[in-house]
Amino acid sequence: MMTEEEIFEFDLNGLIIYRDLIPPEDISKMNSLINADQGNEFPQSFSFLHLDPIFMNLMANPKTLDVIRSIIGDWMRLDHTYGLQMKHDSEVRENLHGGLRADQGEHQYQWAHNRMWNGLIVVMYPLEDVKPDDGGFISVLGSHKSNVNNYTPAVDSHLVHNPSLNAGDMLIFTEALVHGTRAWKSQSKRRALLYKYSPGYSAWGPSDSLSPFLELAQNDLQRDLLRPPFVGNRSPINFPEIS
Ligand SMILES: O=C(O)CCC(=O)C(=O)O
Repeated sequence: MMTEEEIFEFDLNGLIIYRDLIPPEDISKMNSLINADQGNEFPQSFSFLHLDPIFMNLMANPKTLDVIRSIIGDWMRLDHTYGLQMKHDSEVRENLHGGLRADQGEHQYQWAHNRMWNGLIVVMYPLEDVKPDDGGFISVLGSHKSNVNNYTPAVDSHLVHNPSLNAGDMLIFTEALVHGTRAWKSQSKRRALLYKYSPGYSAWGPSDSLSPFLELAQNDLQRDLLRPPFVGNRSPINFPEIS
């Protein structure tokens, strides 16, 4: 579970970064698998979960699940995944979106009964470093608690934060945070994997969209995370020990 200090940070900012979560050899393997799959193509958005069990294992990474247990609770599910990549000459629609109670109210951030209640949560794993002002992921820190929902700052506003990340780090944010994308300025490429989790009762994506991946699941934990949303008789996740 998150420490009090980590909960304070997530509550304050709407995001938190954990450093050095994925070993370098796994980062290299994932990059090689994606490179082999894409060949000479360079899609800005791509699917990867089907490529190798390493990606399904990352979905069920014990440390990740332990952290987002504090954010989503015991009945979490995977909602959807995709990868993002950008080059300095990629055409990017710079934007900020999301925000408290956006998307039919699904993007929630609330405290009750001495804990937080969240909707869709993004776990982003950069597979390439992000240096200061490279662009890519941006957000307005604290905006998940904003009381003014008809105003969104410009993407170049001083309120916009562009976190630096190393391959192997893990960035977690709530979709209730106003967030989006800035053009990529670095000569190196951007590449990140996004795993989005929901409470067991809700779905952002089509509720059956994960069924094609069920046959790739290697254990009960992975199968449980791939369950469609429902409430009645749903068992909580059987959280693995953290080594
Ligand atoms: O990382 C990005 O460029 C944007 C991600 C995003 O908008 C999202 O996860 O909803």
